[in-house]
Amino acid sequence: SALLRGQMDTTDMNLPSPTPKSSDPARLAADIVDRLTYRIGKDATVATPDDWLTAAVLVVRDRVVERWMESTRETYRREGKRVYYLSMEFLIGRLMRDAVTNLELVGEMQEALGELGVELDLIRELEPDAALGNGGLGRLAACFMESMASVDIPAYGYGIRYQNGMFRQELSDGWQVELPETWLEHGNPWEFERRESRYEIGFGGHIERDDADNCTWKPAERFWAEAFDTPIVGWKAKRVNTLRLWRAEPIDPLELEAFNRGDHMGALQDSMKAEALSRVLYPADATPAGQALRLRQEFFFSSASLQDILRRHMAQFGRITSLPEKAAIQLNDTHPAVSVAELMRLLIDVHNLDFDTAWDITKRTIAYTNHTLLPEALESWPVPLFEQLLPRHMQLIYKINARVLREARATGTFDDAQVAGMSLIDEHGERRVRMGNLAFVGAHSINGVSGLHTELMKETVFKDLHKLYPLRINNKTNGITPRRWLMQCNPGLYNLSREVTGDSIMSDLDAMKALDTVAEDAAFQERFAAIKRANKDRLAGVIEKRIGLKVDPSAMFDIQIKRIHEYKRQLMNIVETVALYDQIRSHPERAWAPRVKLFAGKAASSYHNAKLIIKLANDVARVVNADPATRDVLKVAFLPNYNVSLAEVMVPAADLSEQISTAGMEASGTGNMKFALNGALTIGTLDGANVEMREHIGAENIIIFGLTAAEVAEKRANGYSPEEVIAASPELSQALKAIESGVFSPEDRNRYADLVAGLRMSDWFMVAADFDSYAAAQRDVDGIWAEQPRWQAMAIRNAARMGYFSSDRTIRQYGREIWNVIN
Ligand code: B1N
Repeated sequence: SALLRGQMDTTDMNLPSPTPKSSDPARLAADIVDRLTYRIGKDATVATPDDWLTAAVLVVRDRVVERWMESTRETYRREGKRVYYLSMEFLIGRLMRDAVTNLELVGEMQEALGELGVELDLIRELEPDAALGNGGLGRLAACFMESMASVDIPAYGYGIRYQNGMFRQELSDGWQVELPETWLEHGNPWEFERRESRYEIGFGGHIERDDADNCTWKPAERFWAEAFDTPIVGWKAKRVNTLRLWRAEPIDPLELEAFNRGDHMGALQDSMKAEALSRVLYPADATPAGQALRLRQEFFFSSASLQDILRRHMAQFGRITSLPEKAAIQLNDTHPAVSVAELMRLLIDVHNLDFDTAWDITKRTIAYTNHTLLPEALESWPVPLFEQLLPRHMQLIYKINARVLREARATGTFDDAQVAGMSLIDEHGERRVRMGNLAFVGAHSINGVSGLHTELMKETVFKDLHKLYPLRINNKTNGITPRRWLMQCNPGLYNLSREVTGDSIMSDLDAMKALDTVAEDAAFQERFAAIKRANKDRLAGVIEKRIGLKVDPSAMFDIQIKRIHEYKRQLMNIVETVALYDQIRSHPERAWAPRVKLFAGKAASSYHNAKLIIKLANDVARVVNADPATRDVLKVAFLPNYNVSLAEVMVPAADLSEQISTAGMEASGTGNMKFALNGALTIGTLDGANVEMREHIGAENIIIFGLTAAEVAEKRANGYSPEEVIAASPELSQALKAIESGVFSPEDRNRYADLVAGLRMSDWFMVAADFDSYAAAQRDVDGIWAEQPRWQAMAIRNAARMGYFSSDRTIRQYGREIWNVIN
């Protein structure tokens, strides 16, 4: 019935399929002109490149839509289980090339646009980079969306449609300046606005209890969450899934009562409050934002998503208790952890289940991925704030807590301090709700993102909860999608590889293994190197265009690109660069391996040291690049506004990948995987997924240095004196003295005094402790570079052996071991 249809997704209906659109170039060209005329209202003679892009996207989108509806219908028909990936962040980047390659229409689209006098490569550069994420966590969610479609898992991504994503970074005299990113400026032709799919989201207010003790939450503030859907195309368009992002809307756009009183601004209050909810992404990576607006955002998208999930479930299955068999909800870190309480509220207060049944369903439906152990990154909210915004959820959390602590005490194995550590409420000082513990107890699976990280999770943050529920923690080592991170960003290497591996590598990255057989082949090495060289030429062009610096593409491109964070140790890289600069000046007669040291990355707006590290990189670059004594062997550059699109140019052009975090601190890393797959050698610590990369690539093909996680922990526990270490290292002493005395900041000699003093006094991130080992490893790298055939063989073996790190493998493991949706 029409009434029922209103309850279902339009695509859930069992209607005959439309005739598929043909995709021969002539038809595509005709369709592009059609969209230009009827959707944009322009004639080919006046169309701007942006208009052509929009028209082309609309045509590609049409081809996607057919597969999309078919995928949705098929899941509906099969009564299959769906995966729901809840994430505050989806760092998608551009979608044009992704969709066109996965539809296998690259040639056809090029031809079609060519007929119209338009170059595909030119217009796709105009597509804004959808930066609805900070870094690795958000990019992982985007790779997972693509992989879930590629391995044919019915899945929805749920998040927030931020009006302003990750800020645009500019450099002003070497300092980071943040500017708002306006990715929606020219509209977003990929998305479908679903005015009919909206849910009420409440905040504050009070709880009403009836005679039967049933509770109803009466929020004081209410908003709409409105859905925007973007289709995500899998490899060869096997399946198309939905990324559903929520925008907040006022329920009362203009409060008439206030308006009529003459309070015209007051009448807009609701609108402004709604607008704030989905306005901007918090640009904090691995640091909690801490503000009330962040908690409101978290609840906003969690509640909308859960209401949508339950609505879809009830419309199809009609029985709430079958939820765990039909829905798997994955929480991407603790950002959606309030979902545990919201699902309990919906099950108890709306679907009238008793607490025990609701708790059982919640745990069997929800799973949680932890992405960091950094203590400062573990989310917790002050109890008074939580109670005021979400009073009913606070009540439920107390009830859940009582139950968990009862279970803990019943084992008789935990002392009071341990029980206090497992509590959902941190009682030290100001009482706070611990979101990590809430996610843990409300989930049947808690996974880490690399082998090392998962083991550390068991030993540190979740030690006692792991003892209480020993079957819950499991590992799912991260991965990357080979479509975007090999085929699309490095077509040269992709095509060369296929000559050896055959055509299956995009659905089976393990098949890259065949490259091992040609690693020592001189002719193959030459072609492999020529592709790298072409990628470096292209990057050299980008560098010159962006910052006006000429670099020699025959030099080693040594690249560190990621968020700027002290634990990632860009500072160690810069200090080593200074030491190298010093060495080259002292020994100009030696045969130095020519290097271009490249940096890019954003710093959280309030992270003082991270911003200072950006300035230092730029100060060092200015001095080094101007020095005729080192001009032929060393160049340093910091490229502004690092984003997915810039990564797609930098990754294929790298010779050396810097993965040098303090061991035990980088949960996984995924940039490390992108570089190795594209034939860069890694210099890195035994941290995160580097550990597993070494196992797969072979210890002889990766340059590992520095303290292990256990050694770092031991040093921190037993007192570590950086001053002694610095005194024992002439190279490090020299470099630090130069930096702190103002050699690179003559106009402000004290600029780096505090930064260096931090290294001398405490050095939490072990820069000094690892420095000599790092510098020695860099000289080993120079030695390998000098033997080009050896370097090329190692690089080829890196690309050959990265199959395990395909996100298809990761997703299949989630599908089998957590979601129970395959095999
Ligand atoms: O998640 C990535 C990992 O590869 C990285 O090692 C890890 O650092 C990253 C709060 C985070 N952990 N935590 C965050 C992001 C935003 C935020 O507001 C924390 N990001 C990571 C994928 O597993």
